[in-house]
Amino acid sequence: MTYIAKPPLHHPALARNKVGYTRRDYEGKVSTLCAGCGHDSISAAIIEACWEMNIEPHRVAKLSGIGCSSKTPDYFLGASHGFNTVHGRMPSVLTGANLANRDLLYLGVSGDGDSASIGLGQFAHAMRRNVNMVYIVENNGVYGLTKGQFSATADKGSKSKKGVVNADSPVDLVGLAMQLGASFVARSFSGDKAQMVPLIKAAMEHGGAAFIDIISPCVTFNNHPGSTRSYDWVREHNEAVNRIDFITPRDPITASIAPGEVVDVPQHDGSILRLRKLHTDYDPTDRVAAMSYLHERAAEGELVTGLLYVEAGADDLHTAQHTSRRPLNSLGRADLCPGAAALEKLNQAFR
Ligand SMILES: Cc1ncc(C[n+]2csc(CCOP(=O)(O)OP(=O)(O)O)c2C)c(N)n1
Ligand code: SF4
Ligand SMILES: [Mg+2]
Repeated sequence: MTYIAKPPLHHPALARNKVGYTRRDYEGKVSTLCAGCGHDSISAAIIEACWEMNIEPHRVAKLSGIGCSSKTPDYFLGASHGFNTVHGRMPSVLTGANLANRDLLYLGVSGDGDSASIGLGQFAHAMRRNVNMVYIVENNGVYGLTKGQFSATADKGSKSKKGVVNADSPVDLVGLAMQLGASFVARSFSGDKAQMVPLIKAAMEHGGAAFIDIISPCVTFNNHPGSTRSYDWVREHNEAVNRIDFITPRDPITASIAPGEVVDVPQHDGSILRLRKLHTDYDPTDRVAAMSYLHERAAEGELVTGLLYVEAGADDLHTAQHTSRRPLNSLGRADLCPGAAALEKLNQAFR
């Protein structure tokens, strides 16, 4: 229903956040996705997180590939920068934009087809370079837009709507992200807004590649018995390892949970991820232990959700490449052409 425009005027009594915006200012166009699609719930969680984090919409750049999931940036943050890349190419376009202007908050939205099939190489390199971004995969196990073919994340043995059994092993993006060096890895479920919103907030504040795999059922092509990405299946097999509270540097830090069940993970900007452990033996700061826990639970048929791994204070791509602190678009002629003497000095350094 793209022809239905949302009314531009807001009720004057709507609550405003600290930067003066209402929640409606973080919305986008009317969604054209199927009613009940998990992707719409993720858009709602992004809107909520940005509003609560007092993010100015013009400070956000949202990039996506192709797919129902990649269409969603049209349905949130209508006043932000946006770019729809070719299928599977969001990570490289985002990396380029980020290198040119490091001052924006980069939000990459992709699908399981977009990131685990055609874009798998791009996904891998964004993770291993620790590009400072929030990378959300809206994972439904199918190519929704092209009418329900198995994607590379579909579980072996799961059934399509027409009863075809998937013979291929799945790509686990969460396990891959951890192995490749992402410094923030989480998994969530589009039916669990209470878990999604703090995870998205924490990912936005994290410096480095923050990957969130969100299981997001496709109600039209992958929500039947035999699917392992349906609402019923995920509700039955979801095993949350922790619940996070996200505390910005501006908020007073209050402890309301019994010690022993809580882990505080300070981020480099002073914010704190307060983890309420549901599984007391789970340690999200130990990459190897987190990976083996994931494998163990997967073998038991559980889908582990929550903040699975975090490395606070990790170096991102800019740190590794010693890039300019100032965004390239703010550099003037004098910075970019420092003259013959500077060129000579540089050439000497290579001799
Ligand atoms: C280069 C290229 N190859 C193939 C396609 C066809 N195509 C469009 S969307 C899509 C898959 C989308 O799946 P996913 O990323 O999981 O998104 P979903 O629709 O499930 O949210 C494919 C194969 C394309 N648009 N471009
Ligand atoms: S086809 Fe599936 S993924 Fe696409 S909008 Fe419909 S429910 Fe969502
Ligand atoms: Mg998909």
